[in-house]
Amino acid sequence: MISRIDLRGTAFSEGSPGGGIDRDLLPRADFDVEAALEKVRPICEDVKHRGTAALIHYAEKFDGVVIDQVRVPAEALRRALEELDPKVRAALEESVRRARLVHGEQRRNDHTTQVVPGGTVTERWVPVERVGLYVPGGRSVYPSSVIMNVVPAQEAGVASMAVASPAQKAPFPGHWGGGLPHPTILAACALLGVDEVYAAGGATAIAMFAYGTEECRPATLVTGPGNIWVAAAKRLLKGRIGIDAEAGPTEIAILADATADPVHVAADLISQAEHDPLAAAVLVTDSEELADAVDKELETQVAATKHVADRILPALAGRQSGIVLVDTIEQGLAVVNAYAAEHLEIQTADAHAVAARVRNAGAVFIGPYAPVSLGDYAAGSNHVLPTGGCACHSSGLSVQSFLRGIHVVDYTRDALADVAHHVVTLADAEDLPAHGAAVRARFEWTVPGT
Ligand code: HSO
Ligand code: ZN
Repeated sequence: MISRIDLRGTAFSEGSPGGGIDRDLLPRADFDVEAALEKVRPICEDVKHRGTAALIHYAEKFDGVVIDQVRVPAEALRRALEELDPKVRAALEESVRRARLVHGEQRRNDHTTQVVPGGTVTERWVPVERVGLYVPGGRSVYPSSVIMNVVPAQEAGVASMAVASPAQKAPFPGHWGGGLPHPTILAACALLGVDEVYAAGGATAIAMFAYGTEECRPATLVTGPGNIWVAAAKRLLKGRIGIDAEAGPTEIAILADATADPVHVAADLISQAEHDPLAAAVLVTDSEELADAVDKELETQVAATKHVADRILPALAGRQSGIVLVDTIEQGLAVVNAYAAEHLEIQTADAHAVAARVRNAGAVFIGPYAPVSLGDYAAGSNHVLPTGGCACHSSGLSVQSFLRGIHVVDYTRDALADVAHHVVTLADAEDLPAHGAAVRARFEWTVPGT
């Protein structure tokens, strides 16, 4: 059910980008955001011009739900929390508690550097003014993603935030809540004290945050995972609004040797394949015995789980998944560094030492007791992570994602006088004499030291 890619005997070189492994040899999903752009463009334009009316129109067209309002009433948020299963509430609360512990310590302190006597530069960290947090609600409904977006934004000190998630048909037969985001999403918002929530999905939600509507003030930044339409809308509207990343389908890579337990490895591969038919599950191993045992385990475990035909089987059988055989764990490290997985598990002897040499991954999970599912819900880490190889240059969501560092320059007359001739020289070298003149004007046109 999962293909094999045999890289044994393939040359690789430690130190070159991607460890000398050709990324094209590695499995990866086709996630063509570019192709989605043209479909998304008129939808975003429509939201820009018609606001709420357009959002109502697309809720019916795309989500099959007739709604008459986009903003979720306070009463619905209160009721969703009141009716939340106490066990789910306790689990969400523990998840929030751990996420706060970790994200609360991420906040950077302002720092002042004394460059010269009388001359300082301070880096001041300032939260963005208003964020729009997108929480998917199509194939699956993830209240955990509310936590992963809201907690770092709150810990960063963002003053104004709004959540958007698609309108649902009545989620449970005979239950209230039709036309609103899923009640567990609403309950998670209420639990976190977020009172501004909108029933808007996919590209339309991103456009709502970018342009604003009669009901929703435009945001300065939008974050959160989503499908290809969300990614395309983010690419289209980036610049008008800040974005975190264009999240693609979930990925798990596991670097494992003969000491790994095939039961754990198979379970973890399946756990992420469960998200989406395009989800990627990749095992990199130097042990053919482990590969065979995982193959067998996959057969057994897949048969015993849910979401098999619609997600897990297509995900495991897709070109984005596979078992990659390597000669050594050393070569395996080069492979996983080239792959740059969203989630990377290290299940080898001396897993800490191997993990310390990982350069590219959204998050690393060390040893037999740190499955990705732990990170998805309750490790304290964030689960909004870079996909599609973007872990080479980007990080997952954190407090930092919601802050900007402002350089504050503070120089006295003497401190400026001291360096003025260098500024004038560089301005002349760049043929920008007005730059130099701005300094000279402060010294009656005679630059000290020239
Ligand atoms: N693994 C997903 C996040 C998630 N898992 C939400 C369960 N719920 C992407 O990191
Ligand atoms: Zn997950």
